Amino acid sequence: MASTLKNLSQHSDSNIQDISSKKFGLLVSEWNDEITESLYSGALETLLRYGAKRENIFRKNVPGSFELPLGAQWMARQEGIDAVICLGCVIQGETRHFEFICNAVAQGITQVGLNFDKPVIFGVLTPDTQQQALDRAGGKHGNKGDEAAITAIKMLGF
Ligand code: DLZ
Repeated sequence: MASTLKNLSQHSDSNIQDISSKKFGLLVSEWNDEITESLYSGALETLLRYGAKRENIFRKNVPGSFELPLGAQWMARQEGIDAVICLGCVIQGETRHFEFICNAVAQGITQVGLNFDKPVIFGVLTPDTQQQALDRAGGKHGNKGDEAAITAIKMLGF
């Protein structure tokens, strides 16, 4: 069935519950940091807007997106953490490096969520160009960090 929902920034309020006691791990890849810092700002603002406490939001950086799954595992392992949001940006280059990184990151992040039975959110952009990334990091297509935060909140209210 076709869906009109193409952008979680305009989401329904189903599964949105009180998150004031929830703890969030935000993992930020330093590669393409112009983009990932915007994703982080979007995610942070959204969590705060929905009632998360600033002291319950923990940020860690990793060097590149490839390191997100292991960083997520270390965060998810911490007892108090209820959800982990992984933020990265892998821009298509001339080699197949892109495919290897994207596949590994997507599979790794999926696996961490399943292993730890917690929401571990894939907030990783995989655009062809820098402009496409900018468009999705606070530009004309919204902010995917915001959407990643909404996804975490909705999964906690599942
Ligand atoms: C090496 C690399 C390349 C070429 N491109 C990106 C990218 O566009 N986005 C990203 O997050 N990381 C990139 N990296 C770095 C890898 O994710 C990783 O940090 C290194 O391969 C070291 O494991």
